[in-house]
Amino acid sequence: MSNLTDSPAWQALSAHQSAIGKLTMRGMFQADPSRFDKFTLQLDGLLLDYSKNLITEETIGLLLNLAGQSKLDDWTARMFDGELINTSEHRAVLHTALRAPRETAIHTGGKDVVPDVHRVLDHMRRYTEAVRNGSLRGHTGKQLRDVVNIGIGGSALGPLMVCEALRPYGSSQLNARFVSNVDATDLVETLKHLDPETTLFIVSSKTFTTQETLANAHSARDWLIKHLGAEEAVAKHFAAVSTNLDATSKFGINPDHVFEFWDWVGGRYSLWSAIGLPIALYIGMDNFEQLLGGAHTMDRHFREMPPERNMPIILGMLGVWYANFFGAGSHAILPYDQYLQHFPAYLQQLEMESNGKRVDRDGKEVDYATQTIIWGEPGTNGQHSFYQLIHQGTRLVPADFLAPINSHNPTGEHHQMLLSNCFAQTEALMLGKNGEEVRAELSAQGHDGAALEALLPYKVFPGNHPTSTLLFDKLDPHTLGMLVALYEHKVFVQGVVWNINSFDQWGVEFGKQLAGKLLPELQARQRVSSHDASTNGLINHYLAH
Ligand code: G6Q
Repeated sequence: MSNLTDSPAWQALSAHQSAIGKLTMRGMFQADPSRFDKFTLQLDGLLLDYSKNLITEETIGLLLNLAGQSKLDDWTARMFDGELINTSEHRAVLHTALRAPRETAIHTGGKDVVPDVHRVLDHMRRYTEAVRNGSLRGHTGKQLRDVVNIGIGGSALGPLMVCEALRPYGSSQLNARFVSNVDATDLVETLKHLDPETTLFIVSSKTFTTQETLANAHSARDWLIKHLGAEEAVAKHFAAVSTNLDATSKFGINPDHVFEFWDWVGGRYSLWSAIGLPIALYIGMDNFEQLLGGAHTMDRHFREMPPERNMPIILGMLGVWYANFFGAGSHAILPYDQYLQHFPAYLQQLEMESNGKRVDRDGKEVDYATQTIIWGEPGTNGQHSFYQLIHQGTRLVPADFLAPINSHNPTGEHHQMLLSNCFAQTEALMLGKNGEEVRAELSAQGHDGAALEALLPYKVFPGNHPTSTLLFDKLDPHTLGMLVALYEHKVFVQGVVWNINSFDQWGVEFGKQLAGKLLPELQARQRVSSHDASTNGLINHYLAH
C-alpha cells in the first residue's frame, strides 16, 4: 500500500463508498429538497450544479479532507508563487502569470515575469492591430485575410478550440485556419483554397524542433515563394511564436514578427501566451484580454475561496471520487453548444497529458488509478450515438454537461429545444426508469402478459449516473476564459491528490524521439531485418508496394 491509499482520509472514503453504494440519487433528491441549493456554486454568471452526483455532505467533507491531507493549499501557493514544481523538468508552472494584471509582481528564478508578459502582450496588440487594419500588408500590398497557424498539440489545440468557440467575436475580414498533421493532406487541403498574396502563416512551436511543425512550415514557405516568386515575401507572410529565438531566426522569420514565451509555460497551458496570437488576430486584442480576464477571475476564485465553495476543487475531487472509489475509467465532456465542438478534444490533451502518469513525485509506481479517459461530443449529436452506453452500458461514465442560457444564434425554438435536451438527459441519467415504471408505460401502450415481461428488462434504465452541469449566460471571451481555467485548476487539484507531476509529458517526448527514427530506413528503400517481425514486415510490405 502506498502512503496515499493507506492514509486515514483515503481509508475513510473507501468505507464511506461502501455505505453510499446503498443510496440512490433518486432517493437523496426525494429526501432533501434543498439538495440543489446545497450543491451549487456560482461565479460571475457561471453556475456549477453538482447535486446530481453520488454524494452527501459527508462525502464532500471526506473528499475535502483528502485534499487537505494532500496539502493542496501549499501546492497551490507554490504554483502561483513560481516555485519549480515541475520537478522532472526543473521548471516553474506559471500559466497563471500570463493572465495576471500589469501591476502584479510574480517572481521565478529571482525575476519578475509580469513585465515580460505584458511586453509581449503589447507587441501582440501592435502586430494584430496592424494586420487587422491593413497597415501591415502582404508582399504584393494586399491585405492579409487568412491566418494559417502551423503548430501541433499544445501549440494548436487551444487556439483552435478558442477560435471556434468565439466565432461570434471573429473578424469578418479574416479567417483562422489550423494545420497540424505531418500528413501533407492537412496542409495541401488548407492551402488549396488560399491566395498566397493574402495568407499569413504563424509558425507556433515552443521548442521550434517539432518534426510536424517544421515540415509544414518549410512546405508552406516553398508554396509561398513558388507563388509569389520572391524569397523576401517570407518576411511579410510569416510570424513565429516560440521560446527558441535562435531557431526562429535561422528559419528566416523577421524578428519583429517573432513572439516570445517562456519555459514556465507548458504547451497545453499556453493559449494565454503568444501561442494565442491566432486568437488575438481573429477576435482582436480587446477580446483576447477579456479571455485572459476570465481566466484571472477563476485564478483568484481558486486561490481565495474556501475548498467547499471552490469550483476547481469540487470538480477535481468529484473526479477523484469516481476514478478511485468507483473504478470509473472515463469521463465524458458534453457541451450543449456547437461553438464548443473542440472543447472535449482540448480537454483530452489538458487532462490526459497532464495526469496520465503512473509514477508519483517520489519516482514510485502508484497503486491507485490516476487520470481517466476524457471523451465527448457536443449535444444533442452525442445523444444519437454513444449516450446509449452511458444510460444502459456496464460502465460508470460520469459526465459534465455545459450549456449557455442565451444563444448567439436565437432562431425559433432551437435554443429551448437544445436546453430541454440537456436538462432532460441529466435528469434521466440520475433517475433512470425502474421496472415498475417500465411496466406501467408498456401496459399503457397496450402490451401485456409474457410479451410485456419479455420486453421489460431492455427498457429498464438503472439511473444513478452522476453528472455535473455548468450553465453560463453566453459563451463570451470572459466566460470561456473562466471555463478553461476552471479545468486547468481541476487538473492541478487531481495531480496534487495523486501526488504526480501534472506538468511534464515524457510520453509525448518519447513520440518525438521516435518520429525520425525509421525515416532513414524508408528513404533508403532497402529491405530491413533489424526490428521485430511485425515492424520488419510492415516496413518491407510498404517498400515492396
Ligand atoms: C503540450 C505538449 C505537446 C506540445 C507539442 C508541440 O503540453 O508538450 O502537445 O505542445 O508537442 O510542441 P512544440 O510547441 O514544441 O512544437
